[in-house]
Amino acid sequence: MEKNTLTAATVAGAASRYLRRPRDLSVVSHNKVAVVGLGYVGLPLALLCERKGFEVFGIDNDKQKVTNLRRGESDVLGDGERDYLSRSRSRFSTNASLLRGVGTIIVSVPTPVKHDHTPDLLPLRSATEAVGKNLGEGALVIIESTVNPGVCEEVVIPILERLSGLRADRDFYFAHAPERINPGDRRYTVENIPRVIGGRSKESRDRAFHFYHHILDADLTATLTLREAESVKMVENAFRDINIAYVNELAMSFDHLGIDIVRVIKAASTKPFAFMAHYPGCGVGGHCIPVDPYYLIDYAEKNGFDHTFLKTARKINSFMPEYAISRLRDALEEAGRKPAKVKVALLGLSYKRDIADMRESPALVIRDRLIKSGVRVLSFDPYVPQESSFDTLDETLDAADAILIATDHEEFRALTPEELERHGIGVVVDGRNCLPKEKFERSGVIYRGIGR
Ligand code: SAJ
Repeated sequence: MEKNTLTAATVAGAASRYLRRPRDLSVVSHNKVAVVGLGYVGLPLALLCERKGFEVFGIDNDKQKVTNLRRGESDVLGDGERDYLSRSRSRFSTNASLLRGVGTIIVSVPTPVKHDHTPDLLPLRSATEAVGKNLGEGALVIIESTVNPGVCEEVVIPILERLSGLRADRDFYFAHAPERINPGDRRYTVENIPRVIGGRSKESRDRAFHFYHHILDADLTATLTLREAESVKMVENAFRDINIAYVNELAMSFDHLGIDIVRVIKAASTKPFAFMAHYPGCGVGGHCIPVDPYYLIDYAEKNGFDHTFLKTARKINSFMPEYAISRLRDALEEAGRKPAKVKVALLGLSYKRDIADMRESPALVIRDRLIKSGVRVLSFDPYVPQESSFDTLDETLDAADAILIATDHEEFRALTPEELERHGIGVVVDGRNCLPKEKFERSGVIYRGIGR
C-alpha cells in the first residue's frame, strides 16, 4: 500500500489510539497555573501558587489592574503579600491566550447581582469563554467564584465544551471549590482556611484535591458533587444573613422595649453550646452576605420552591439603613433640631471595619437617602479618602452638628465624649453599636444605637 494513503482503516486506527491515549499524556504543563480574576480572591491565590513553585499566569480583563500589578501595586493585599507582589515573577496580563498549555486554571471572578437582585453571571460567562477558547487536553479547571447549585453543570461546563471541542472528564477535568476569603482577616488566610471541593467525577475531584493539598495548609473536604459544593457556600453565607437579620429584628423590638440587645447577646454568648453571637447594625454589606442568598432564592424559584425565610431575612437587613436614619430623626427631635437644619457627619463608607471595600455598603444607602431628604451630609472614611468631605476626622467633626457611625473603623471606636464636646456635637447615632453608650450619655450626648 502506497505510503500516506489515508484509508478508513488507518483513520479508525489513529482515532482509537487517540481516544485510548493514557489520561496523563496531556498537551498541558502541570507546573503551570493560571488564575482568571485577580481580585481579593484570585490575587492572593496566584501569589500563593507562585510561592509553592508553580509558574503562574494571572489573567484579568481590567487593563489598569494588570498595569498596577506589573508595577507591584495592589489595594487588595495585606502588607506581607504586597511585599511579595513587588518581587513576584507571575505574569499578569489581559491576554487570555496565555492560558494555552496551562495545566490548572482557576476562575475567581465576581458573581454579583443585578439591580433586581437576580444573578449576574456575565463576568463568569466571559471568563469561562476565555478559558474555553484556550483550554488544552488534560487541563484541570476549577471554579472558585460563588455560584448557586447548577451553574457549573448547566452554564460553565457547556461553554467550556462548546468552545474547546473537548469533553469534560474525557479530555479535561472540572471541579468547584468555593472561595472562603475573609477580607481583612489576618488569622484566616488563603493558605489555612479549610476548603470543600466538588468534582464532576471522582477523577476530577481527586485532581483538584491533589492541587489544593499541594498549595494549602488546611483541611480539605473533597467528597462532594459539584452541586453539593455549590450549595455549601450558599448555605454558609445565607446562614450568616439570616442570623444577622434575626438580631436586627430583635434590635428594633428591643428599642421599643428599652432593652440593650448588645448586653443581652453578650450574656447569651455565655452559653457554651447551641448559640452563635451575631450583632445588629445599620445594614449588611459586602459582595458575599447580601448577595449570595439571592442566587439560591432565584435558582430555587426557577425550580418551584419559594424561600420565604431567606427573602424575609434579606428584607429585614435591607431595611436597616432606613432604620438607622429613623434613629437619627428620633435623636434630632429629642435635641430639638430640624434634620434639614443640621450637618450630619456620616462616619464610615466601607461595608466592614478597617477595610476600604464599599461594595453593597449600607453606608452609601444611608448617605444617599439622607441627601435626598434634604439633610447636609459630611462623609468621612479614612479608608476611602476619595469619597470623604474632609481629609481628617477632626475637620469633619468640626463642621458637623451630629454624627452617624455607619462603619466601626478603629478611629471611630476610639472617639471620646470630650472630643465630641470640643466639636459641639450633641447627637450620636451609633450604627455599629461600637461606642460605650453610658459614657456618652453621662456626658450629655443624645445617643441612639441599634437595639440600645
Ligand atoms: N454584619 C452585621 N452583624 C454581624 C456580622 C456582620 O451586621 O454580626 C455586617 C457587617 O457589618 C457587614 C456585613 O454584615 O456589613 C458582612 O459582614 P461579614 O463579616 O460577613 O463580612 P464579609 O462579607 O467579608 O463576609 C466574609 C464571608 N466570607 C466568605 O464569603 C468567603 C463570610 O462567609 C464570613 O462569615 C465573614 O467574612 C466573616 O466571618 O467575617
